[in-house]
Amino acid sequence: MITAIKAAPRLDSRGNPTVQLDLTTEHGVFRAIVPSGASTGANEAVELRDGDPSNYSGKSVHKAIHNVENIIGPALIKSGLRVETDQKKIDELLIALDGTKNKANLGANAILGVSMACARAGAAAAGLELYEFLRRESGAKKPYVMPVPFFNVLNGGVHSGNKMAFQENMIAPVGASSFSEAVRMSSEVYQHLKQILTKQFGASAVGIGDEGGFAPPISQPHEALDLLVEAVSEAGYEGKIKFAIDPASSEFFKNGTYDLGFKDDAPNPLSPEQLMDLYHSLLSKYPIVLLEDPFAENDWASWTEFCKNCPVELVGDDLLVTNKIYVQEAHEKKACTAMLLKINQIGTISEALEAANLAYRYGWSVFVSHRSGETTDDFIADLVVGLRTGHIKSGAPCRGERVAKYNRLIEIEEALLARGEEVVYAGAKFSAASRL
Ligand code: 2PG
Ligand code: MG
Repeated sequence: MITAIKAAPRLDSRGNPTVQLDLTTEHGVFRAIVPSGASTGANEAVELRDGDPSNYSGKSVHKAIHNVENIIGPALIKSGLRVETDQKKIDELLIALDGTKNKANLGANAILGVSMACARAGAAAAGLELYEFLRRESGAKKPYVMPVPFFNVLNGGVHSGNKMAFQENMIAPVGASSFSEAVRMSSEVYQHLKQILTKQFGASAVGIGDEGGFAPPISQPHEALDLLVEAVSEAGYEGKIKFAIDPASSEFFKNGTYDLGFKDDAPNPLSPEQLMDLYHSLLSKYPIVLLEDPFAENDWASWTEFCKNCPVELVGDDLLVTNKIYVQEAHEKKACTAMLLKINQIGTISEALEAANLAYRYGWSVFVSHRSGETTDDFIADLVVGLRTGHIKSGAPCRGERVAKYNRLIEIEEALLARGEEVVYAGAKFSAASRL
């Protein structure tokens, strides 16, 4: 039984306030901390901020905290819903209490913390690990699949101060034989990349962006990918480590064109067709296995056109905002082949699982993601195993809030193996992980 719910402001990895939730049951106190994005989709559930310029420059979250303590908490305690069996009903209650389509009333940052903490409490009440509880909730089958970690080692876009338009350049160790080996290989590449950057641009070039990747003074996509090729080769992992890009292109889509110079003094607008050509040339030159948000959230026609002939997993982030309505729309429009899953885009765990299961029904993949403003909460590590998505991105192998997820996944892999469970590392089959 839930006996108390307390919320308090804490800091996220960018130093902005966020909501921390403590939920008490007879089994203990269960905590959740809510993440926050920078390149947010227009249709994401609403993150409630107070807007008072004298308090965290408008970013304080007292309204959300007030809503947890005075509206959600009392209603949830009174409902008598049980955390071990009623996650879906709890989430439905939260949605009903809010009463809007996008959680604008109570705030997704208020609601999500409660939903996450209920799942943690539910797992404890049922005597399960969180990933096991989430597996039960999602209906995923065994064997356990450990994900390929996609490490964002070169940061650009709105996550860094360099001139690179593309937001994320990731390395994906598909050739590893286990999750922990994948982490070791990628971390070695990261260290090689650091040396290469120091040699090429000087020591000041190894400052890092929001997600722990380096942010050297480069601007062009091929410069980033060439650096990755070099680092992977120096680490001795050619062929075993592939690449992925998230340009986060909604951020630089203006008046029908994509301005690759949006962080530079010189504009460099590309038509959607020119941008498609650029992607095709990058895909043919580099070992890229996944492309996320190559087009803007409202440029559906380009998505559909590109998807006809896209040889790699095509992931919708801003396009889908973890919302089954847009997943369905994208399916109808044949716009992409995978859904990015960010729990705070939709605001409850049940809705995130539902959107993921709909994506699976369409034969798509699901890619679990952190936010650029993160916390040390490692919920999504359990989620990726419980939902069997086969791949996760949580930034570089650097910064506490990023490695918290990778470390938790190493722990899960160790525990599953120690228990004698069948554990499969998704490897090159990450896109088909739910069907392995
Ligand atoms: C993205 C994310 C996470 P943000 O675009 O995929 O990497 O960034 O949290 O800023 O939306
Ligand atoms: Mg994205």
